[in-house]
Amino acid sequence: MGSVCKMLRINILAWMVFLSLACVSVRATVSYDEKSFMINGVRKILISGSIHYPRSTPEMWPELIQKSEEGGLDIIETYVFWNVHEPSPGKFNFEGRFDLVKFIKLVQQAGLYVHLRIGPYVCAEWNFGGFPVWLKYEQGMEFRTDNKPFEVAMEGFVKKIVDMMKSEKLFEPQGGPIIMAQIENEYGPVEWEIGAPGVAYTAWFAKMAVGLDIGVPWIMCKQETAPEPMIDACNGFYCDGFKPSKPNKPKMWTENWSGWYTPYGGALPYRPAEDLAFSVAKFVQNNGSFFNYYMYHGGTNFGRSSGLFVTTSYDFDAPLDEYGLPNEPKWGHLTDLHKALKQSEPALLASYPTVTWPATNQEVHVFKSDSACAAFLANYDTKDWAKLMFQNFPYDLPPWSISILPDCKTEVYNTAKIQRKTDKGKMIPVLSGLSWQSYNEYVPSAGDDETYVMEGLWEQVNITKDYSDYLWYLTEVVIDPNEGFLKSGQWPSLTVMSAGHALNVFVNDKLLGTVYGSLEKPQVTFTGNVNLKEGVNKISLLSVSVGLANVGVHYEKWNVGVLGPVTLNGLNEGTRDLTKQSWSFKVGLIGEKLNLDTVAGSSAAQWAQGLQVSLKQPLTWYKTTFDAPNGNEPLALDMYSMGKGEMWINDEGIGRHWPGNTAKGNCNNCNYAGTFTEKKCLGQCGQPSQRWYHVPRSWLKPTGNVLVVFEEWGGDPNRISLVKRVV
Ligand SMILES: *[C@@H]1O[C@H](CO)[C@@H](O)[C@H](O)[C@H]1NC(C)=O
Ligand SMILES: *[C@@H]1O[C@H](CO)[C@@H](O)[C@H](O)[C@H]1NC(C)=O
Ligand SMILES: CC(=O)N[C@H]1CO[C@H](CO)[C@@H](O)[C@@H]1O
Repeated sequence: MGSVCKMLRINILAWMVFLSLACVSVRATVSYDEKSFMINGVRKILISGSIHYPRSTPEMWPELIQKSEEGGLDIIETYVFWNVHEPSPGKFNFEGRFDLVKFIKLVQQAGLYVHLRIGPYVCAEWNFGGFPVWLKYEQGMEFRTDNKPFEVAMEGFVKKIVDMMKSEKLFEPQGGPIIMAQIENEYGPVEWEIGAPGVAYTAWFAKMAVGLDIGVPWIMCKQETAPEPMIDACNGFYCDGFKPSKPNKPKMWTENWSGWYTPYGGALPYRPAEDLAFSVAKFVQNNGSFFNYYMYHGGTNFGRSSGLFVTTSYDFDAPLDEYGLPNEPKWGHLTDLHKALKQSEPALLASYPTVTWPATNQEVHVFKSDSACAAFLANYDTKDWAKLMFQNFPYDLPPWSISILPDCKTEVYNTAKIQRKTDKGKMIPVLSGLSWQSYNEYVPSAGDDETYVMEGLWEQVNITKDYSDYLWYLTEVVIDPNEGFLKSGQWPSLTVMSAGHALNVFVNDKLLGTVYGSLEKPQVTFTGNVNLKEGVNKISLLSVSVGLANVGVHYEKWNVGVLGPVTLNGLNEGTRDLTKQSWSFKVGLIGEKLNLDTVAGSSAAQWAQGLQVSLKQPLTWYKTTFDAPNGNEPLALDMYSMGKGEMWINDEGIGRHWPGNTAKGNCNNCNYAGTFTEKKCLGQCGQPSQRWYHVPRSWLKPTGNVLVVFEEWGGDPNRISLVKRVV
């Protein structure tokens, strides 16, 4: 329909006014060939950036989108996050940070396009990869394979989103900004691993998606087996060597990793701007016509939305930092790159490159048409500068760099010559010396109210359904008066094996110890000597989840919690196995039950004040109130003096804090030159993986803001301060 509209516009000039009115509601379709996408029949090099709407606030969106536009983006790309939209079956939420339609309309108002990655599997370092936890417990469910219950659920959600977009007229042929959509996500490797059921599932979801008739192309990333008419796209740190799976497809790079995420316990990865710009120039000189920065703004994993062991910050070393401020020099350097590419666009779109090799490690791509010429000069040497001769002129190229000459003469840009300031953002204290109150959790006992008694140890998420990070495993051991250790003082040792992710062991209400895992190894084992007394002893294990896995074949089947064995060694009988005895289970904390995380719940509770306030005590809730600091700089909490837990302000979940988990890794200075990997450039070693926690301005009232912190390990709240982010 759209192309008919365009043809008429060209052929019947006299009717133009009338027809262009008619064209407002029926715009041209999005098409493509092996060279590029075409919108309204016009070829484009499309520059895209990922911004995930739940990772910032609606109040931040206009500015983020504005800065994307200033940075030279054409497209904003986002996933759709099923688990925030359907927290329980059939109950939908599209409010506030989850207002997808509002986000897309704001992008449209700024004149940008949208790539909507519906998934609904998103991975994204997001809790459970974006699937609602309840989905796992539906009858006969198996994720991401040829499984009827899964396919019915997936189709229902995808259709719901597509219908919503259609009824809001958001697809491009309807006059909206959505020019492409993605189904599934990086399914290629899973299909390869699981074989026939994966192949059948791929055929099913491709057909299902096409049947929804969205009027714009469907993308499948990292999946060479993408059936017609799906477009297979590349994800990675470099994609210049990528070949589309079919000859009629444009060369697309859906995830160019601008940096990397941080796991708790890991060092802070960063990717030098020189290398990121180099990877983009290299992609475009090799026929690339669509690329996307993953992420352009990473933002924050508020509340409990992080995937397994992922920090609350999702900064990603993206061009816009977690707070939405330009991450210099990266933001500016890429903005300059985009200008150079746009200047070269006429030549890039009208021709294929001629490639020559003037010297070792040197490469020249020339795009030449009747009316335009653009050249890319590359030096791949990782150590030395090159003097590259091109059309009898010398060009000086730093190591590992590409120069762009939009007119085949003037170097307007080199990927390693940064023309921008490099000042890093700073955190400046604005409010400290807050006055705190405290509330102590108590250690529950087997047989308390609201405990379930079962034989043996049970998987954690099956019991909590992820409504809380916390599950108590409670049991008792009876010590006979004849036990030898009562006289020898050679205490028995307790061993507890857990599938993860962190564990606090209490014996007779006293903390015996804490252990925690990591992204590489979520499983933990606790071993400690224990001073048991004659008679009944309480064993209370507080198992803590730190986000659910988001990636891996059948990651939905990974276990959490104490699955044993749990043993006592050094008794008269030798080893006593507690694994199969009777255990009681208690979901969540007392404070959670009392809703201390809300303004209403926390004001109804009795808090200790003044000298009674508990310091450095495990399992303690803290509360304070404060007035919003002046100004409009972004704010964060400096949690350096705390261990591990969760934070809320005015009923909003700030996230999990864990400054007690320090960054391990090799933080040697990294050189931008040479192939980048996520382990190459690391910072913060020996410091907390995350010290500062974003508190969006829009969550604050002028006065009387209620901040609540739950501290698991014990910390000093008096040293918590509010800081502002300044660049
Ligand atoms: C660009 O695409 C053309 C046409 O498919 C192909 O012949 C050529 O080898 C490609 N060049 C590069 C550098 O990838
Ligand atoms: C969940 O727990 C129930 C018992 O409460 C058990 O019957 C079921 O098999 C468990 N399911 C999974 C997936 O672990
Ligand atoms: C599906 C998948 O794993 N995609 C990931 C590619 O890498 C980025 C960076 O970590 C992830 O966030 C994507 O979700």
